[in-house]
Amino acid sequence: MKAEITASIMCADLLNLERDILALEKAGVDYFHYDLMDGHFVPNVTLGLETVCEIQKRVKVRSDFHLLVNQPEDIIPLLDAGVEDLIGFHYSATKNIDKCLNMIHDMQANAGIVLDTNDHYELLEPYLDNIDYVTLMMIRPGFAGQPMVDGMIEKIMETRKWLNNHEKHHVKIMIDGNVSYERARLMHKLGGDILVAGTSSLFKGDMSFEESLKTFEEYTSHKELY
Ligand code: S6P
Ligand code: MG
Repeated sequence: MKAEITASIMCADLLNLERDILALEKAGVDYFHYDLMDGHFVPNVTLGLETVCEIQKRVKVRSDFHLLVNQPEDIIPLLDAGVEDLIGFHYSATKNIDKCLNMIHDMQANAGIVLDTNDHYELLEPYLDNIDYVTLMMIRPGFAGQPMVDGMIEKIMETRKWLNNHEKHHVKIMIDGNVSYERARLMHKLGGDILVAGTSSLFKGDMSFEESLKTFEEYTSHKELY
């Protein structure tokens, strides 16, 4: 099965946002990835809730919320998300992980835990029955266009194996950061199901959104190893 592609909206042309979101919808991207930051959990602020609401009114693309905020339990109830949408928050952002997962499931949405580059996947163990996906950060969160942290490709493979050993084949892995076409091939092969496309691919400006998604399809249409 090919990888699903989620477009990192913070990497779009923010002065031509309407043009870009309509073109991405037409091109058939799987999700819009909304990085919501609070300026504290990470030293940056990109998209705000109001902007996301306007985008959601304008297009029918499924929403993939990446919460880069402290106490995500405060913002989860403000999100417009349902059965096809994704909401993920950082492991280290709250002491109330189960509460957050339950809040997301009460909205009928899919719940994910985001692991920073230095968070070990075994931290997920107590929550394995309550998560739909895990996001593996390949970069330090907060900014696009950064180099990949060492050891992250191996982490994808190890996380997939570990999930499968725990009978959690259905728990998807999202990969965030540094997803180029060439790396997407390996990331998907090693167990990445959903790839966040940012400045390394979709928004690089070297091809149209249609061509970019077609390239992803060509590079990720093969059998997984695990
Ligand atoms: C970063 C954010 C990401 C980036 C995306 C950038 O905090 O969570 O979603 O927008 O990963 O992609 P790239 O290709 O510039 O690394
Ligand atoms: Mg993100």
